[in-house]
Amino acid sequence: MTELAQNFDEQGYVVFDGVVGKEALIELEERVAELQYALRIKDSSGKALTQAGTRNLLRKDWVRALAAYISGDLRIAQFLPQSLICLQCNYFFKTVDVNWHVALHQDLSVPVESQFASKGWGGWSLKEGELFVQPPKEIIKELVIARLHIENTCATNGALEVVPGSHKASVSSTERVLVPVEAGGVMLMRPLLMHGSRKIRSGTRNVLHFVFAPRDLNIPGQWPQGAWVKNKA
Ligand SMILES: O=C(O)CCC(=O)C(=O)O
Repeated sequence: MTELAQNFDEQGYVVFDGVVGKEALIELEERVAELQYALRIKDSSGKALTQAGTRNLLRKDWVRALAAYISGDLRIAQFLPQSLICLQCNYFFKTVDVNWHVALHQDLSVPVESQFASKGWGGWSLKEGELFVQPPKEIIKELVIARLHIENTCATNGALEVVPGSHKASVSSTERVLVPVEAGGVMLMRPLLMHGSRKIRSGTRNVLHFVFAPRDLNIPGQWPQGAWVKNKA
């Protein structure tokens, strides 16, 4: 096992710089600006509000292309299953005006196509019209999250804080570590890693958060039809 692989295994996360280059980032900034515009909603008094993100971006071709691009980066590919499916892409943004604190938590839900009854699967919910369920931990342990950062992210603009090793049940420490990521960089993490983020004090923070799984993972139901599947003809 390489040192990096050992880190990922033990700490539950690893960061790669320069996954998306400068020119592609400029294009992404434009895409993200469009998303922000699309997410603008009005409250009952007509005042513009902005949601803190959305969870179903895989409907967009450019997002599917990005899932392919990120998972094709050889540094990242070594941490992903060969037979790959991307279940979900979330967009999370923070600005000084649209600001939110995320308490430490684990990501326990996955999207599925339709409801089923199976031991160990529960906590059904609908998010933005899509069905989510909490699978047994053995399933969640197989998933990998890739978080692509559009701008440099540090302590003042909402970098994630994690509890290293907390994806493994045996961890005793609760000490948080800040995970800064450069623009165009990707943080890979296990969904069971305890993570959260603070409100930002300056600037903005835009993150595209992809959830990858092994395509051949044996689940009692079906992954969402809109999932991205690697090498699908
Ligand atoms: O992007 C963040 O700061 C945390 C978002 C997150 O992990 C979540 O909503 O599950």
